[in-house]
Amino acid sequence: MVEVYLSIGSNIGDRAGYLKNGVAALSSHEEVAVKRVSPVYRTSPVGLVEQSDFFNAIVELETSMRPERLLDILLRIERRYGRVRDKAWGPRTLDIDIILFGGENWSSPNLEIPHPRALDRAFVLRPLMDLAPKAYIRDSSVEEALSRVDTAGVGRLVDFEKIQSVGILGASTNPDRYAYRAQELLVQHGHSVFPISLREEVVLGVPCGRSILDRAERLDTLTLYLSPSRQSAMVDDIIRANPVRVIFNPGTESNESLAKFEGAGISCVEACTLVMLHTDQF
Ligand code: PH2
Ligand code: MG
Ligand code: MG
Repeated sequence: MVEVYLSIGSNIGDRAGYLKNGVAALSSHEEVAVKRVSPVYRTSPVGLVEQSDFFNAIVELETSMRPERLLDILLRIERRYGRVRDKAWGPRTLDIDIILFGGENWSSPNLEIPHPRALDRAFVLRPLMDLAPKAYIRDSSVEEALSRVDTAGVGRLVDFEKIQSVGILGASTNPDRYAYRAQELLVQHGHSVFPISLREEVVLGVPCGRSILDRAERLDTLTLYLSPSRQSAMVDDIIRANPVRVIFNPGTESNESLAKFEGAGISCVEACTLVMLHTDQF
């Protein structure tokens, strides 16, 4: 078994969701054992600067595969999540790069290990520092290399295990709406968001679902921004999707919905999502 460090990054759409799905896909591969994942950092784009901020993290795993086969698996996972390779260093839904592969040096036309630019990149070194500060990348430890780069554009968002998948029922592109502000704040806290709306196509860069059932993975939280009369048509779908909890934001409380959700074993809270996030109660 070889210990491997991968850098994962996303700067399109539901960035935390792409990182979560990428790690889940790695974990489910039988020749890969994911050991730890660093916290998620929000990082300014390096290279092409006219693009959105990235979410970046480092994954530590063990594998019996050789580097080129692992690279194949990574490219397959990237493709599954919609990665289209066009512009070099351009925006991407999910990018997975091999940084270290045991102590090995590898050089072939499509793969170089250690990653040739790892020593200059704060978005690699900062999360790697959380997992392996003493590891060596060529002739420098991660610690030493990190002390030489500019970390101004790199901010810690959330522990990987604490990322929640949050559905926003009644999502809106209108910045005056609470649903919009909740989505914005959820993303600022590093969560994975799934906007649900019958009228909007894309909110804050994330494509909307029409129903909670359009999301394949189970949601940790569904936060409601629909009045009781408009939410009643959605109740059966919500019960079928079975989110871990539902938050009734002010103005959306409904005894009827609440009784049905609790009867189905979904935990319910009546609270303001924005206040919960601001006071670390989320
Ligand atoms: N990846 C790139 C180019 N630029 N910038 C940040 N902040 N994070 C990345 O993952 C990243 C980048 C090429 O893959
Ligand atoms: Mg890359
Ligand atoms: Mg890549």
